[in-house]
Amino acid sequence: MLNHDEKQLIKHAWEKVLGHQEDFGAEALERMFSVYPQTKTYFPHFDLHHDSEQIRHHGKKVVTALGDAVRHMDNLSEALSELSNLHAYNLRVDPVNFKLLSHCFQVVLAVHLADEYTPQVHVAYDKFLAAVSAVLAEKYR
Ligand code: ZNH
Repeated sequence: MLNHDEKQLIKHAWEKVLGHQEDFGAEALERMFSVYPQTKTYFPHFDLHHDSEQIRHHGKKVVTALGDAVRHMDNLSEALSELSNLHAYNLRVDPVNFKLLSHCFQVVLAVHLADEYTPQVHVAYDKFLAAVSAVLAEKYR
């Protein structure tokens, strides 16, 4: 699905994420909770205020998982298999929510990468996050 050039763009842009996993993750989650408040229902046990330690911690986990996915783009199903089980069988997150988080994460990338988040990089990330979401939702039925 992702062609060679798109994979290169994704890997290259990811270098700008390194070192900021927690900040970018927390920002994406905070946007998701504000813009799509229905997503908060999955986190009744979290403090969802600005600068919440739980949001920061969770944001770091999510973005670190995305970083693993960047390193295993040719083998996403296998790389994300555990997470896929977790989301399908334990968390039972409605798959529509993956699009919402993906969108919020793209906004965060756009804010921080600015001019480097070109339309080409945008397309590549759109496809990549859709592929990750598809894997996370593939065990639902
Ligand atoms: Zn999720 C969890 C990733 C989406 C909800 N996640 C999680 C984790 C990770 C993730 C890494 C951790 C795990 C462990 O700890 O082991 N996610 C992810 C990704 C994505 C996601 C990568 C995409 C892209 N999620 C999501 C969504 C939602 C969710 C959309 C809803 C809205 N998750 C979740 C929850 C959890 C998780 C609820 C659990 C948390 C706690 O801690 O409790």
